Parts: sequence; C-alpha cells; structure tokens
Amino acid sequence: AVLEVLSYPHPLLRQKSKEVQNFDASLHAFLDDMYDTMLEREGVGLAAVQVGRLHRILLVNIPRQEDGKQYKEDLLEIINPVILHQEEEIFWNEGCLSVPGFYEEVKRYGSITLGYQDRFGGEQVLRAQGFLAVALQHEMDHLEGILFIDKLSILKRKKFEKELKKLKNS
Ligand code: QAP
Ligand code: CO
Repeated sequence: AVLEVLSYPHPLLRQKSKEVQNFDASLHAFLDDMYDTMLEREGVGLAAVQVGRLHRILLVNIPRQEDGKQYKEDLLEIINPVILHQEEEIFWNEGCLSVPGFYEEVKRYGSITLGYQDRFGGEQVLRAQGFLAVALQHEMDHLEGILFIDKLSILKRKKFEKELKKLKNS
C-alpha cells in the first residue's frame, strides 16, 4: 500500500525515532508499504518517520549506473543503523520527498561503514561510497529529526526560505 508522505514543516519530522525490537510480520508488511510508497513517489530513499512512524527504519534504492534505473534486487532495508566508520568529505546535490521541489548541495562523508539489522533481525555490515553513502547519511539524519536543509550554508538556507515563501504565496 502507498502511504502518505509528510512534508516540511510537519512537526513529526523533528522527532527522534525509536529502535525496532520486533522483527515480525507487521514489520515486514510495513517495509513493503514503505517500498510501495518510495516507488510511487519516485524516491531513492525513505525513512519511516516520513510516513509517520517513529521507528529506526530506512530504505535506500540507488539507480544503477548502466541505465539509471532502480531495481528491487538492489533495495536495502536498513533497521537500527549505526555508523562504524566515515571518511572523506564531499558535497552532493540532495533532495527529499518531504521537501518537494528543492535541491541543494550538502556536505557529507564520501565513504562510510554501517552496522544495521535486516528485516529478520540479522546483524549486517555495509561499506558504501558516493551516492549510496550520501543517501544512507541523509536517511539516518531523518531518524534524529534532522533534514538536509538544516545542513545548508547560511546563503543556501536563505535561498530555501525564499523559495518556500514563494511557494506559500503562489
Ligand atoms: C534522499 O531523496 C537523497 O523534491 C532521497 O519533487 C536524495 O528520494 C539522498 C524526490 C538525493 C541523496 C541524494 C524529491 C522526488 C525524491 C523531490 C529522494 C521530488 C520528487 C527525493
Ligand atoms: Co529525506
């Protein structure tokens, strides 16, 4: 099922999400709904809080370099993630399903190592670079109530506020 995606400035987007304890059928159904929602809205990443659930869950599905298409085989379902290692600062042009129509450069780590649990509660370790590393950091920020617009330089933040005002008045 496709769920409603909350938009900035919805107050829930500022809440901290809680650890997942039960890796049961209801979790699996929710993960499937998150995937349906991400696909429908043409996202590359989605955190549970964006559909109104304060659980430490995120999905990432990066398009393939060869054809620019997303494949379900590449879908990552990440639960209770922790950063184990991060290095090399880079800038990446980001957007967010909860901040529709706005894109801007954000400073991130270019390479990270993540510990997390899969949908069965199994412990996993993932090394990621580039787009995947950036998407994981973006979605992990959602679990802390942080949005990419919080990480903009003062000048870029002003540009965002200006565009927001324009949208409100149109
Ligand atoms: C996070 O964001 C991300 O404004 C995922 O009108 C994005 O999937 C991490 C989207 C880029 C790293 C790089 C945004 C779709 C999708 C929009 C998304 C929109 C339609 C955003
Ligand atoms: Co986002």
